Amino acid sequence: MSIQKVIDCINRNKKFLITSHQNLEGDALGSEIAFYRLLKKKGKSALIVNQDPTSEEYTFLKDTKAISRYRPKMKVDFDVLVLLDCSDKSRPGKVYDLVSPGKTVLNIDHHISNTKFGEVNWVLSDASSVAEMVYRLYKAMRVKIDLDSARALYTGILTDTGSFRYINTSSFTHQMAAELMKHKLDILEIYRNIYESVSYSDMFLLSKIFSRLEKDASGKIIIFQIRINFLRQKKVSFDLTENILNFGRLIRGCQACVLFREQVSKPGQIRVNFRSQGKVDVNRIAKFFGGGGHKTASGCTIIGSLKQARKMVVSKIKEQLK
Ligand SMILES: [Mn+2]
Repeated sequence: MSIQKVIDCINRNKKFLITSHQNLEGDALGSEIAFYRLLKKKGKSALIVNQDPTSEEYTFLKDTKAISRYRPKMKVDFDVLVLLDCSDKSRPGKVYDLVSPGKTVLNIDHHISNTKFGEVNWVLSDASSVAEMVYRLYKAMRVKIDLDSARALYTGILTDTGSFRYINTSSFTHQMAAELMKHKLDILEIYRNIYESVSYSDMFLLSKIFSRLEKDASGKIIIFQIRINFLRQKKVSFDLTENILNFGRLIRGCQACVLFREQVSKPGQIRVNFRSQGKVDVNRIAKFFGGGGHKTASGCTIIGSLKQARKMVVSKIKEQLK
């Protein structure tokens, strides 16, 4: 489906509810805010509701203050639910329960595993980020980009491309960054807010997780695990997954890096996040376990013990390394 269907959907409707996936990161929040600002500039009513809180490193984005947390039985009046950066309708968590008959679901995403669950679907699996897609919308709808929109869009591309390093970075991504920079964007400050603002106690927590670093016999699979007791008492204020996996992939010879995390809120479930250096298709692996994502970054949730999940996942990765 084309961008025109999205524009038609925006033009035809008045009230929009915007959301993104659980464990919000830069692309989720940046896209939400940029999309929210685009709708406001078009004279629409818009509201952002997320299941999870905004982690501290993103609160420098002005409109994060306008984001509401999901509450059971909350009343929200809307025509269209906009899902950004969600590969399927389970990703936003409970916010999806707000959909009732007669509402339109608008699905804007760049995950290759997207299930096209909406009435209107715009999925570009070769876009670096959803922020890049929202930028295309600004251009197509001739909406002026201001400094706050530029910061939100830049945050989305910066985080989803691993600061313009990953394979999803295209010449278009750089052109977009170049144009955003014309708004006197404070790129160093944005970078520092997101990547160089880990608190001492969070860093201490990270060091504990790193001290339990493991690899498989071949050395090609790097494994991290977080047990439920470890996190129960502690409050983590930054994107733990991203930070851990980014360190894991620094290891020479690493083909795949996996984080297993026992879920505090859902006992008996293991969240698994993957990063690949290109050879292993981690979207295929995540998909096998009911999740998805991209070829080099993905995630899934496995019901079972940590031990079972590790055994199944590692053997699946090994199949691809043969
Ligand atoms: Mn994304």
